[in-house]
Amino acid sequence: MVERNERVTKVALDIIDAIQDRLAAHDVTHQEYRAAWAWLMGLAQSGEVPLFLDVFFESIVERNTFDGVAGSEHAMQGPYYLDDHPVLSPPYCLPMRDDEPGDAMVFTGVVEDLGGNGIEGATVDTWQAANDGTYSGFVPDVPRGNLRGILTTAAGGTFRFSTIKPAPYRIPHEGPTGEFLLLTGLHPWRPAHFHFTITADGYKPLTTQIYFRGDEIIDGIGDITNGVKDSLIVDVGQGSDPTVASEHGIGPTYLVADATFALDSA
Ligand code: MBD
Ligand code: FE
Repeated sequence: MVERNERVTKVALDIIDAIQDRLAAHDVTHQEYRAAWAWLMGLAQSGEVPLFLDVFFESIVERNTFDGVAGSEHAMQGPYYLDDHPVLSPPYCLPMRDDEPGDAMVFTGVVEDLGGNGIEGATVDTWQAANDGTYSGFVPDVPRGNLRGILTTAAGGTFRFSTIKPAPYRIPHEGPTGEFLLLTGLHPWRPAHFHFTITADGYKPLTTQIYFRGDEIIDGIGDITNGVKDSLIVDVGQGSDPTVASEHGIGPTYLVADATFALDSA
């Protein structure tokens, strides 16, 4: 038997109340109600419920939960995390297709505690969209695990991996979420970003994203999910270290970006 839950009662009934209030205020007709009803059925059938929810609501609850906590700022997990990312060995290169489109990038980072001491042996789980804005595991013909990987920090909490620079992400327009954006005149764009979940023994996990300074979406129409935070925007530079290039099988020049992730103790 399910027992009454105070929190669900309070929040869920308030949300229902708000919806009923808006339906009345806008004089929503039965025909409109059925159209929305059918759209919602289609959303469920398309598998886009996680996408739609995260686009419109995850930013709020992420901020409710993590605003003001110690350490690096958190960001949304989004709908494209998979729980079986490839565990990589150094030198860390995110798995990619032979002809993976995009500009080679070497991302370096350090995972540290609140005192600035590097955390060796931290787990860095990263995932990103391909150059066309799609995530592996969610489109046909892209190997599962593509542009996803789990790595471990070295002495001093440092890590380095090679990949392609993430490109701006466009919400798929064939599905109900895209249809909703068209119907409402909202744009479908998120700025280019890496996703990270960083864990280490004795520390609170950090799920966040890294964005790039000069991003056309950040500087232009803005993130449809309202997920960007200034502290998570990093500079993109040029690298040409022959040792790095040969270790990662790229070069002679490549893009570079770097970020520090500070974890609060558990
Ligand atoms: C994404 O890639 C994403 O990161 C979020 C938060 C929402 C939709 C798509
Ligand atoms: Fe994303």
